[in-house]
Amino acid sequence: MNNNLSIVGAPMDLGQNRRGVDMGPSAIRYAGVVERLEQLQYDIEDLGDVEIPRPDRREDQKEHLRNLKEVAEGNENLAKTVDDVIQRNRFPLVIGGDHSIAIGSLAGIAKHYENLGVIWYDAHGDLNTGGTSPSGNIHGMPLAVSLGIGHERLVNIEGYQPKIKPENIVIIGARSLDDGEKELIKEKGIKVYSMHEIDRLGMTQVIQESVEYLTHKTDGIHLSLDLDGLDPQDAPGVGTPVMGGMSYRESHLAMEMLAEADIITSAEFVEVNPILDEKNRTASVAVGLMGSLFGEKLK
Ligand code: 5AB
Ligand code: MN
Ligand code: MN
Ligand code: MN
Repeated sequence: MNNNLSIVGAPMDLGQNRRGVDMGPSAIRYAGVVERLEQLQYDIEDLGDVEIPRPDRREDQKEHLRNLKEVAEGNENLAKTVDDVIQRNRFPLVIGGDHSIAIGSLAGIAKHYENLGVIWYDAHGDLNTGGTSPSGNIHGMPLAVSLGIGHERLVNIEGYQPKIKPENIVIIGARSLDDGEKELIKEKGIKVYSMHEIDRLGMTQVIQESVEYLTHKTDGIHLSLDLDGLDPQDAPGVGTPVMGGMSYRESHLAMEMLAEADIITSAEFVEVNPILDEKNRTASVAVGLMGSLFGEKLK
């Protein structure tokens, strides 16, 4: 693992319609992310937050893409910051913010790899487009956008597309997929471990298989962890909770196994909403998971 970590906050809440998730980066910092990772002897730099435009409430919400212009601009800023972090040979750790920020993270990261792998730890597939989305919320679209599927303003950020290939993706924890997302998964042959497979195989085998599936064909792996992948009992402070999720312990096991495999080259932790949380528990869970991902058990 790269010993130099750069924390980038992305206080984005325009990819969905519940206020408060823009305070996620503050909540995660308050939960002690810098101190936690410094204990593991990393060289940490906290770059603060990238600029996210204010919403233009007068604009019509065209094509079922709420706040399209502002989400695109915020992600352009994030992509540039993340790109610069990698150019300086540091590991980007992005803290959100709603999941639409994966569009910018991946735009800044993927250009540095021939075959970037992605582990999408989430209750949802985030594979909608303006056409298939039931909500018009862009936080339900970032994985599709990164595959080059979606509005041209989003898919072309940083001037190239697609950012990733379908065969380099593993979705873990899915339990709420829309019809259009299911179709896309089938059509593209995207690997999905739903809760059914996690229950049947156990998290150990799911991570072993995922690591095996991705490592031989990728030259870097981005972890995109949506806190709603966890069960709402363990991570209540999220905007789109879905019952029957991965437990706190399963999630730690997953992070520890990824740390052991030493394959993750960038990461983001998203969807922490302190307004919906109970005493900053979800932010604390996020920081705990980062501790495991960055090798707490190995040191
Ligand atoms: B999240 C839903 N599929 O598109 C949609 O939290 C939910 O980033 C999206 O995973 C949830 O609106 C997006 C119904
Ligand atoms: Mn989700
Ligand atoms: Mn998500
Ligand atoms: Mn969510």
